[in-house]
Amino acid sequence: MFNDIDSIKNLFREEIEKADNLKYLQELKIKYLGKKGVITGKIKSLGTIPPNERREYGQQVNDAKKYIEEIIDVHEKALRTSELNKTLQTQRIDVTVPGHYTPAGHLHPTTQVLNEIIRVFTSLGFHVEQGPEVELDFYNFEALNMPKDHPARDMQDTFYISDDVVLRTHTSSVQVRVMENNSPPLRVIAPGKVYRCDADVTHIPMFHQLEGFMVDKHITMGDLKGVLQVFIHMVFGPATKLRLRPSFFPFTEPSAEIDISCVICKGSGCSVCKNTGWLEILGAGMINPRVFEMAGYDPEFYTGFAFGMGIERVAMLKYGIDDIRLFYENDKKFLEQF
Ligand code: FA5
Repeated sequence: MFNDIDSIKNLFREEIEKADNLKYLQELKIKYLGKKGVITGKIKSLGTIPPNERREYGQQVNDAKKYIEEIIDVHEKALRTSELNKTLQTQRIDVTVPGHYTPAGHLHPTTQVLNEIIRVFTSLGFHVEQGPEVELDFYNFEALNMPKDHPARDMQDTFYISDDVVLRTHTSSVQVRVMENNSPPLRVIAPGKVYRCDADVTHIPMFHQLEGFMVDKHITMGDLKGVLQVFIHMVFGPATKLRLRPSFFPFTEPSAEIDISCVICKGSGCSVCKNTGWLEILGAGMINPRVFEMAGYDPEFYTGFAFGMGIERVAMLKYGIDDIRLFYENDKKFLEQF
């Protein structure tokens, strides 16, 4: 029997009795079993023990180590359980408290209306094309039968980047781009942002348009009216009437403004339709043969229609909004309604 090992065990027993928290237990563990611990020290000193006693002494040290490890382990488990129980009692979770509500956002009303319109036209076999917002003067104006200095350019207040580059003023700029790279038959819609130096209750400098055009042999004004009729019934309801009014666009001949019966008064006359019973919704017409020539199509062979609408304007009509600027003021009270 080696007295020093016995005294270590006795001292450990006294000390472990006082272990009433994990921190103290950890300190004990280090004191006895750590790198510089009492037991580790004994293991290291084995070389100094006379060879005839070394084996037995080693055995005793190992037994003491195992003994201490086991007791510390038992205490550790017990202390962990009691600390967990204490926490559970002092920090009860009230599962009946309502959770925190994180409001989910939703698509902007312009995007919602644009998506709805895109769905209508794609269901009619139109496919989506896109063009650049910073556009060559050629595609925005010249290819659409509006040469430089043509007075028709004044219809659209333009942001010029340089003499030959503009912020596109309308999505009609996509027409010739698509025609240059594709042969008829074409059934295309081109949605996107457009820019004009314009600002009041019905005009903003950045807004969205959707262009549509169809090109093939024997396309007529009747096809234009039929397609727009379906669109208007799907977006505004089947009772909504449509009428074509003669108008002018350099890139369509003949041209028309399309009106729908007032969505507020159903045509009887109110302040929204200025007592006319009608609301203007888009511009349209048969594609001017000059545009086909610019695109390299033979106008003797092909005909087509085109139309273009302002998306915010459609949303205003659909929801009865009287100030277009509301769309982009980021007022949550306004946006949450959609
Ligand atoms: C055009 O832009 C033609 N490119 C439409 C077209 C296409 C005609 C194909 C024929 C064939 P207009 O300038 O009228 O047309 O604009 C079309 C629509 O854009 C308007 O009816 C209106 O709804 C909307 N719009 C025009 N300017 C603004 C603006 N500043 N802010 C918001 N919406 C606008």
